[in-house]
Amino acid sequence: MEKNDKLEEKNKKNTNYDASNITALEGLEAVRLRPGMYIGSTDTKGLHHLVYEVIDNSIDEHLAGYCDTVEVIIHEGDSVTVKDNGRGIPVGMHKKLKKSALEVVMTVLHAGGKFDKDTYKVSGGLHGVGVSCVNALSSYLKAEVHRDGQIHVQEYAMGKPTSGVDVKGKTDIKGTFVTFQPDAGIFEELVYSFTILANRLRELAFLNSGLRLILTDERVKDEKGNPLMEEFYSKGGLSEFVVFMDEGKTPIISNPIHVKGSKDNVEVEVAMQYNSSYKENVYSYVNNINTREGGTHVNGFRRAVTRVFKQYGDDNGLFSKLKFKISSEDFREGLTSVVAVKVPEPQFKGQTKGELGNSEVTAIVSQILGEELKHFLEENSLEAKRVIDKVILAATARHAARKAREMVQRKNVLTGSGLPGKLADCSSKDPAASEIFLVEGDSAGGTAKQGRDRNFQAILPLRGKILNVEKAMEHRIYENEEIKNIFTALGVSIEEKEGERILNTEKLRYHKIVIMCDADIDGSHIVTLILTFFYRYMTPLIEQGYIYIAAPPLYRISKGKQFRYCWNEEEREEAIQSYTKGDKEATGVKTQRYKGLGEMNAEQLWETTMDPDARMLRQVTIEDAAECDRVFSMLMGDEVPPRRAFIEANAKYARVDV
Ligand code: 0RA
Repeated sequence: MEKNDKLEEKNKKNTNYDASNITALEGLEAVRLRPGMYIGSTDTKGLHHLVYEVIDNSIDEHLAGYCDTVEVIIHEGDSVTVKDNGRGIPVGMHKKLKKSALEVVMTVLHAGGKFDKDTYKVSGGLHGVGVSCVNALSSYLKAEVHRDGQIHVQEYAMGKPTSGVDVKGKTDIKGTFVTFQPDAGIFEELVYSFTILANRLRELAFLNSGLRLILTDERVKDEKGNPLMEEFYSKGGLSEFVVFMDEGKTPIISNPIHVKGSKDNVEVEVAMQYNSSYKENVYSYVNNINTREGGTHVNGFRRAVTRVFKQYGDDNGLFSKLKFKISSEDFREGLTSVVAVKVPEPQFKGQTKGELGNSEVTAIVSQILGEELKHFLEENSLEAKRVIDKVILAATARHAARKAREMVQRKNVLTGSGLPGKLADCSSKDPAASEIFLVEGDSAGGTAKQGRDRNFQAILPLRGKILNVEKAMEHRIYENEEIKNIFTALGVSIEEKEGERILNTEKLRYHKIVIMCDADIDGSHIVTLILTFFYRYMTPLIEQGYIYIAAPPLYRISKGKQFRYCWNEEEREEAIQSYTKGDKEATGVKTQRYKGLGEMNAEQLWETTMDPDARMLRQVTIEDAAECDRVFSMLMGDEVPPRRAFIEANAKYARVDV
């Protein structure tokens, strides 16, 4: 019996060994069969993920102290090379698999990590699947390793080697160069975006201070034939990240508070700065991955901020004059922060796996940040006082805002339907089928009322420029007539739950909210103002895709009874051409330049801008909320120079892209 058991155990081990081998070998086939399981998707996101996956290995080399430069090159035809100056992937024989280690790293699933266990792989992409997955999903891949004075090269197709590991010459540098061509049979989207890669490399530069990241796009050349190139490097790391995020805002303390520490294998780094705005912005990362939904690290951060500042205020009698309770939210108004942790085995939760779940992390972050913050306050009493003053202001404003909000919402109940007098509502009561146009100016509003299809289109004229919400205090927002009208017309309200403000959209009356302004600089400024308002106070409506911008035409080109509307110069020239075919001169061709909505009559406004069958609407998305926020603050904030630079740089565009 005992003997049999042992034998069985041995057999089991054997079969297990074989089986695990087979799974490993079949692994890359599995990756090709179900790419989504390994890299999330095969759309543009997945395509870019391939690059991140390769870079992650280079960043691990940086973290281990062996690499200070990573280059990413987009080639013509959208193949990509990632070069680093790390140690180079080992090329010696892998004892068990009897193959070059390079081949193992490139062809065996999950073998991409380091062989030595002292350095855990921390940077791994969300999926952390390793470079072998990139190989599996590439029609062609070449790995070039500069190591021990020699250049070692191996090539692959769809993850399978098409050559040995060959020595191709001598070298006096060290590093790994990986070139890959994403498989057109796998990816729906094959074109790389410079902007997407640049944004990620910029973020990685801030998150890994001292690492130089260079992005080159050979598809785009200047007059001299030089490719487009951008370099990202940050000495100050997260401090500089916070300053970058807050460009255009007025800081409250002279430098961001920057804290680093580690405990139980968890590394914590936080940078934070208070600015004179009223919004909290937390950017959080785990192992270099953005955690959009926050998680235990962010909870730990908030806990420390509330605890330490509250204690400091209490100990110094700074809250003694306040007549109402201070809420944890008040400590975070105008606070921009980056919370980055490195966790050996991160657990991701939430709908998009964008939330850190490891419960031990909360206490670790809270403790490390708490101690450092305490020191900071003790040593910088002037700065501390300024922050506490802001906290008191926040609490006071919150108190006033609640009163103002309650007034607005109570008034709605008292006036029956509660709808604003200026609203020309539609007959449909089905939100999914209803649209509302927010129209700049009473006169354009009047034209829109005549031109609309009243069955499903409502019109709300807005007078002049609505309040500049970036600068205004929250309670002033609810006192603003135009903004009150927007709230009541849309049927949404702001509620307070456990100190957090939540937009209640249950009674939203329209699923298309269209901002319609003049197609000139003033109009685009008003679009920006209204969008700032939506971004700051009705974010869920943007996230749910309910906000649109109307695109009125710029020209009407006519000849006799024929006419065409044009939305840009190209179309205008085309139209003029089509009416002057054969003629030498453009006789009888009339160009009407629309400077504002007011120059169109009701019929023209309908057929160009409002008719669902003919119009163009631009849906407003929050592709990158951080960038969006930066642009808004720059345009609206206190600091003039960056705003002027931005406006000048974008002056050629009639409208502001969001
Ligand atoms: C395995 C072990 C070692 C380094 C690497 C992999 C490595 C992988 C990649 C992928 C891209 N760049 C890379 N650089 C290094 C450690 C090597 C040693 O101990 O010398």
